[in-house]
Amino acid sequence: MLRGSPRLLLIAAVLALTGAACSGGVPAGAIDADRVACPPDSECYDPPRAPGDGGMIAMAAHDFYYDSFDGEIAEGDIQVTLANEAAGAHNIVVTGANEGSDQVIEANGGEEASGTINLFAGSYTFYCSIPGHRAAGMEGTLTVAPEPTPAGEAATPLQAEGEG
Ligand SMILES: [Cu+2]
Repeated sequence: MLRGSPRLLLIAAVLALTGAACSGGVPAGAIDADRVACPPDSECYDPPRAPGDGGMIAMAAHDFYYDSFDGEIAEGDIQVTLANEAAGAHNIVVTGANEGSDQVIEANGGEEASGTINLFAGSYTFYCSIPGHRAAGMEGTLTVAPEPTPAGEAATPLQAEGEG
């Protein structure tokens, strides 16, 4: 029975990350810049819960878009590696990461940088905070799947327990 399969959840998360719809000016493989965020003060924000095993995200920055991810993403401590393939500096700001402190990973032109961000299941906006870059298209949504649960156990509900 595949219902509630952790693998499916992970695949869904990766598809959500890489499934860039058409959007003018953004090359194929880049992340759709038009998706809407779920910042901590929005209705769709999923409040913090205990972290899981997390995963790893590898992505590349260009002028002015991000390439697709490569890796599994479940909630928890997620290692993010940013390969900057442009000449100038780019970064990733993940809003709401690390319980709201907004993790920033920045790489100079032609360099690579990595960092660990703590994310709970839900959707997060990421963008490049260098002036003008976000408006030029360096923005996207990161969807994090719930931590996979052992076979036979019910998945943790996404709904908040109590109010924030
Ligand atoms: Cu940038």
